[in-house]
Amino acid sequence: MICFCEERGVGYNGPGPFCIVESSPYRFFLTRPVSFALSLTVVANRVPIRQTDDGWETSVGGLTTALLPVLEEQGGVWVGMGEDPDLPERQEYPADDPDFVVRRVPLSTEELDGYYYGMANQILWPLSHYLVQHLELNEAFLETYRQVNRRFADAVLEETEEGGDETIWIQDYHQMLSPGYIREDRPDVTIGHFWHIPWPAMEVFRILPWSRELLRGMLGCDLIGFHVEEYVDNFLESAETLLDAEVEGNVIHYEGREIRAEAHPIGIDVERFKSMAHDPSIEEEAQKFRDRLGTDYVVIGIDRLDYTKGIRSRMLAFEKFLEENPEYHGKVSFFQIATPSRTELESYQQIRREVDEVVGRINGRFAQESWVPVNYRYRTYTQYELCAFYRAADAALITPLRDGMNVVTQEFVTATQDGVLILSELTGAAYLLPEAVQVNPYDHGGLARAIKTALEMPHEEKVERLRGLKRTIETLDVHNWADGFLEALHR
Ligand code: GDG
Repeated sequence: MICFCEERGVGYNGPGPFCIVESSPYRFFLTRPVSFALSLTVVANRVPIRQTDDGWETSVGGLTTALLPVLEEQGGVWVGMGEDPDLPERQEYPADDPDFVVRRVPLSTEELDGYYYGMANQILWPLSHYLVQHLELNEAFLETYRQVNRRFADAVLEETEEGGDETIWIQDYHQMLSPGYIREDRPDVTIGHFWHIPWPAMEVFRILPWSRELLRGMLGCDLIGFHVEEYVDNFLESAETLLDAEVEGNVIHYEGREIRAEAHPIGIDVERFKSMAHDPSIEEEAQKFRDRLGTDYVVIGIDRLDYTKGIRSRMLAFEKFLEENPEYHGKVSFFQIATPSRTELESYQQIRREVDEVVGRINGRFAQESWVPVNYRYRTYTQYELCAFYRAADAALITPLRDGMNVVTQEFVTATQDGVLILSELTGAAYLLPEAVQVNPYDHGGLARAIKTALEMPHEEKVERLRGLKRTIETLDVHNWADGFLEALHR
């Protein structure tokens, strides 16, 4: 069984599904394997284990949490990039009593630049988020992407048995071509793909000069999963218009095969997050944090520092809120964490400069002797610390310009007792969470008003909204997501 996903280490430079190294007492508990037998190969950008001073450990993150239980219970293979030439291409894990195999695809610096920083992060990422001004349409990136996808496919083919009943689960936009390459060789295997970011409107996707080749690669799959129906519809329309495929409901008929596209919204490890949030030590941490800020109200934002996350726009809205509401001066703190991400890329260095500038301006304009309006941190925290911030906040400002899902939303809702969620309507999460205070992230005036609404919201209304939000998020659990996708793949 194979799953392609992307995970990050400390100060992660990768995009894609959440994977964070923990130093808190809380760990992910790897439980609940899927309820049926399968031989699985997971294909993800990064492998799920990392070397520490004392040996090896599994990395912590949504995908690892969801998929390692399956591999641990049933065996299988996880294929990902090999960035360190000193590490083995094939490693059984754990070494003393192996449950599964880690298979690395070694990449040179040039390959990493073209495939990952180039094609994935300077073409597919901005395009899928409708931020076409960041597109670097360099054909050399595509060429390297083809080569690397081919090598991932070769690794998968080597690891899967001829004639065996094999399931391959590929993750994300780093691997659009490998499904097609695998299918050429192995018409018999079952291939799933989960796309973690938005699939843009067909008219945006077709901007890509290589849109047809990439789509054909994806159609090597049996099932393609997206977070919400909107992205499914966009994908179906892309296949119908650009490849002339016949589409019936959510089934694409293409070259004698049937490919399904379905919505499978991802969740978080709800139980783990709940138990962390209810630990008395978190309450203490949250209180200490509020005391340090020293204001009546605390508003938070937590994101990778990425131009898609709308951090600058959110700051401008907070500035407007302060302009329009002088009675809140000295009474509200905005605490924004921006975790370093893809720092090699100029567009990320630029957004960092822009955010620095606007934070400096707001604080220069409004700060008083004992009040700093914007507390900005460009660094990584542990999940335990994040949980205390969620718990302490009166409101969370989650306002991406576009986001496939946004799981910070789910973490906040799970951890908070009476906080208000202000959520961009341009996220996957917004489709599922009508009880949030929804905003257009480009509308600074509307966002400024939403901050005021949140701070003045009656307690009963907060609790009522949260009841609905929490109910939905319980059903989106990441284990349910993995189970649901694999069951659908075998349907
Ligand atoms: C992609 C899609 C989709 C952030 N800072 C720290 C930290 N984080 C954690 C959060 C959360 C995760 O990173 C971020 O998740 P998002 O969902 O916001 O976003 P992406 O990284 O863009 O992921 C996205 C996701 O895939 C899953 O399909 O939701 O739409 O873009 O878990 O808590 N964690 C720690 N320290 C930090 O400083 N420990």
